[in-house]
Amino acid sequence: MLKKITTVASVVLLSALTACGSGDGAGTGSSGSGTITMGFAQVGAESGWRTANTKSIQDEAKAAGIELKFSDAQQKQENQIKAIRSYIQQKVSVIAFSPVVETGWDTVLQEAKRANIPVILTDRSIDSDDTSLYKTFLGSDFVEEGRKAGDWLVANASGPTNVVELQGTTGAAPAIDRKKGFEEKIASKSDIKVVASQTGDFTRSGGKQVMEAFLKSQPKIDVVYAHNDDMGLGAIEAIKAAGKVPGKDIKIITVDAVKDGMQALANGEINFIVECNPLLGKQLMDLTKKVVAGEQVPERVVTEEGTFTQEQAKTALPQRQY
Ligand code: GZL
Ligand code: ZN
Repeated sequence: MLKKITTVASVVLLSALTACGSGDGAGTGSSGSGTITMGFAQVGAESGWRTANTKSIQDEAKAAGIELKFSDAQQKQENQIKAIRSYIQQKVSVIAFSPVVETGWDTVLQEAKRANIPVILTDRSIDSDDTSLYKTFLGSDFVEEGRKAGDWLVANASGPTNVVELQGTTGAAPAIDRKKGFEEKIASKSDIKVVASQTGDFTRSGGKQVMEAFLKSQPKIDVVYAHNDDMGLGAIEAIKAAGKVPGKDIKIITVDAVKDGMQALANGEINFIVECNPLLGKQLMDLTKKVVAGEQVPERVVTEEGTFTQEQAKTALPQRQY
């Protein structure tokens, strides 16, 4: 079956239709007999993005009257699987999580299915071809984010350009897809080359360590493409320690647009940021109420997000929520 790609706007329209379509519109869940309980298995606390994402989920669960059980897996898949199993034992109304990597979920999700507990994927997706294992996937289009980064470089590079890439967590959807989208776009300019690419695991320390190694091993680095702001900020520390000027001697492109990244962009140390919206909490709770009430939800909800230049960062910074 064709996967329906739905933006936020049409989800709102759809839910309006289904709500009035479902007659009493009350359904069960929070407005019905009992309170909805959600078991959420979070990736970890590896980046500014993750912190903002966690806060959004916790705040919006409270606002929606949904009882939240929350776990931090320290970026380990076995911890997420353990958390999901414990939520199944506790017979929660719904399980939601952001899969740290794309593969290895079928067994535990089949256990949730057998226990009749609906699953919602947020932020990152899984590569299982059994789409009956989850009700919907709410999150960004990471390939598109990579394309936006590549487009900017193609438009702003002149002459032979050596790129070093700081990849996200190995096997994670954002790492795989941001790499794919970026490469698709820079392929149009043969003198832009990715001369080195390695994972910094989405952390500042990871980005700094890998950038230190690149600065030693690469004779000429013109651009850093970091799959998130945190690794870009780590790279800035390494570039400065090597006596070079970030944003000038070495241009930097990152993804996320969290406050620290936007500050570095406004300061001229980063050159371009592709936004990845972490504020998924409200949409997650709305989708959860529909799923628990047995209403139809789109299989895919793509979050809205943009890009920022240095000038745009200066104006946007004051009202950034995260
Ligand atoms: C993207 C998210 C990524 C962020 C990183 O949606 O999964 O994980 O880009 C975070 O900052 O660690
Ligand atoms: Zn994939």
